[in-house]
Amino acid sequence: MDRESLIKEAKESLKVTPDATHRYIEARDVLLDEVNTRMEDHPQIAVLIGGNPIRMMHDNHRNHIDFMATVFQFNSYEMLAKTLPWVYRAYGTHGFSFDYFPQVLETWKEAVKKHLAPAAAAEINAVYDWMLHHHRHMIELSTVVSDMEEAYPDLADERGKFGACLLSADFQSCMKIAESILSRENGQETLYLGLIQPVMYEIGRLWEQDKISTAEEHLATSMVGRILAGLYAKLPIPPPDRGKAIVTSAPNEFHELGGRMLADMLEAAGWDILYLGANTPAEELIRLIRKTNPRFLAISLTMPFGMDRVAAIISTLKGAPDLGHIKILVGGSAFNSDRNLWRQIGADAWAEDPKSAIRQVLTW
Ligand code: B12
Repeated sequence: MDRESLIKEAKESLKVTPDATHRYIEARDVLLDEVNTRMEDHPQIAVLIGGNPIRMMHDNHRNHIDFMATVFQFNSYEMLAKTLPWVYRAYGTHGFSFDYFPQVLETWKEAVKKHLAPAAAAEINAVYDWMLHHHRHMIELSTVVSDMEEAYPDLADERGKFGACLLSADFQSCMKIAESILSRENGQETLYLGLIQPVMYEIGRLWEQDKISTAEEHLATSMVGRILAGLYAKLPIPPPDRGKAIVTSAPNEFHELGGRMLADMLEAAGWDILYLGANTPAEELIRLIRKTNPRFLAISLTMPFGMDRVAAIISTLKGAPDLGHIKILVGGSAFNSDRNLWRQIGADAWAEDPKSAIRQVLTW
């Protein structure tokens, strides 16, 4: 079965009511405990998780339940069908046996049956049955890694060199490549969207396929952070006469480069930006919004399991008489995998990248 047919089938055939979703979320901790304990006691557990530390399995279970809760809450079966092959690939290349997946999915089903009322359990387990039914397809699709999209094709060589220099910790060469691109016409946009973003996506793919370690991925990211900071200090910033705006990553969201690029590019387009970085707590964000009264708020979300937190921030702002006028823009890869999500959570707009974001905020 190909990817598109799988997505179509998932969208057409799966649905969970808000009541069943609520019960699943309410039982989160008990379900998680039950699945962790049962899987730890599995006689073949060491083989199933490929000798990895048990902590890695626990992380997967925690991410799984938070992700599934997001899928049910926002009825985003497109996101489910797009993400499952990634789960198989990422854990498979890191040593997990493909046999682990049917085992753990059956265990989730049993836990759901034990801890949820029968009607809710039946709805939730229909989705688990669908995943089990497509186990073979997930294995097949997990072997398909999409090629890097060739936007900015003339930068292919520089991307190759920059990526290699990042992984060999050659900061000076990376900086030279970045400076040379920045000095060209439309330099900032080309540097961010033509060099850094695709190279970071490639770094992610290499990690996903176990070709580089987590430490090497961290090294590459922190080098990019240093480069961006070094260049930021030299950027000509125009007078901020368009107004104030806040750019932040969502609570519990540790990916920050996307938001940072957006913040820098908005500044270059004349906005007065408060850039808050990763993992901003919701109450603190609301407090700062009240204090600074921005024209709009931009929230970056990469991991889909943070969607409910973004929805909660939007609902608080829209429901507050003194804050309801503030426009909310969302973006990041969690929104890129299902292009209807932003509407469902009540945002005013979504943009795929900073270029379209700038066009969007100019209409406000
Ligand atoms: C670096 C990195 C990390 C670093 C981040 C550090 C940092 N300082 O940012 C760390 C180590 C913290 C990390 C952690 C994790 N990561 Co990570 N990470 C990455 C990596 C390699 C690069 C991210 C990045 O900088 N991309 C470049 C930026 C520029 O791209 P971007 O974020 O998409 O932003 C662009 C647009 O989306 C848009 N945009 C972004 N935000 C916004 C906001 C608005 C308002 C708008 C309009 C636009 C917009 O504009 C940007 C420019 O065009 C990605 C690979 C990837 N594909 O992105 C994996 C990746 C995102 N991570 C992944 C995973 C699984 C994780 C972890 C769960 C790993 C783990 N087991 O712990 C955790 C989750 C932590 C958490 N709770 O957030 C997966 C996600 C897979 C999935 N299907 O969901 C990826 C895709 C890796 C992979 N290929 O498997 N990660």
